[in-house]
Amino acid sequence: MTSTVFITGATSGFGEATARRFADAGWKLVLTGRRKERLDALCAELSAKTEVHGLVLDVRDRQAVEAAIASLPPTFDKLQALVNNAGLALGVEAAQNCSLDDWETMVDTNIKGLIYTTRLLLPRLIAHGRGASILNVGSVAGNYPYPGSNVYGGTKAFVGQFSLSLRCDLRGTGVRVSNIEPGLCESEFSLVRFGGDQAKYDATYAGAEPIQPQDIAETIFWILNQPAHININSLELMPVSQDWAGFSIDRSKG
Ligand code: NDP
Ligand code: 8X3
Repeated sequence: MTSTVFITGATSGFGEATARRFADAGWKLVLTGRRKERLDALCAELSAKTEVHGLVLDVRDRQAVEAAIASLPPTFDKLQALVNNAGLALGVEAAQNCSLDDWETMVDTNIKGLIYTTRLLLPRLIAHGRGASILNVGSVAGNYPYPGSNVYGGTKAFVGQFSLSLRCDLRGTGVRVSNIEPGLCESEFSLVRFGGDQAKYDATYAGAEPIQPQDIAETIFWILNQPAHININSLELMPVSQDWAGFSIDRSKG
């Protein structure tokens, strides 16, 4: 039986690259995103390789997610893997200067959207049993603070802890749970974060040889194709150019 993977946020970046990687390997795909034109174009392209079903939806909209999943054609009933990838960061301002609307959007997308798809698809993953997987896309920002990571980092810390807790609850079902925690990767992520500012986007990646979406897709493909008795709990990756700054100290009292 052909395996099926459900990927949220497939209209760009990691999600799109991951869809291509799994299509190349012949997996059936359920792909989601808000931008219909992009989703339609990707589904049309990949349908030359495999069966693809697109769901135009906003993961923040619980009813829309429920309706979309309920509408899946029977041929996509059996699910082997869920890639919870849809997410975003908005801004790098200090907390005291941040927009509460931006904070809410990050919580609604990165936390609430992720728990909606997880909870709604769990019965299908459990029905698959041994060899099924949930792959959550966390971030190094969930492990280490940096100025301006505030709520974004908090949402990704949630993803890490939720992933670990899920593993406990899924004991005996055969369903695996993994959290990948990438560092600097080149994608529209930074255009979104900087409100479309191309100069800030360029400065983010200049000279850094960042990770590319295809690298992340390979990592996800590797994790989801491990033997069924192995669970990759978490996998943190950075470009070689990135490491940790020292502790910072306010010296204004001197
Ligand atoms: P992109 O901006 O390229 O892709 C984000 C994807 O998420 C898009 O397909 C977008 O689709 C989708 N998305 C965003 N909001 C929603 C929503 N409300 N409903 C449905 N889909 C949504 O960024 P990346 O590929 O880089 O990011 C993917 C994930 O990786 C995110 O969770 C991000 O936090 C994480 N990450 C990124 C890193 C990086 O440096 N790039 C590093 C570590 C983690 P659409 O707009 O069409 O809805
Ligand atoms: C994205 C990576 O370092 O910009 O999650 O927070 S970082």
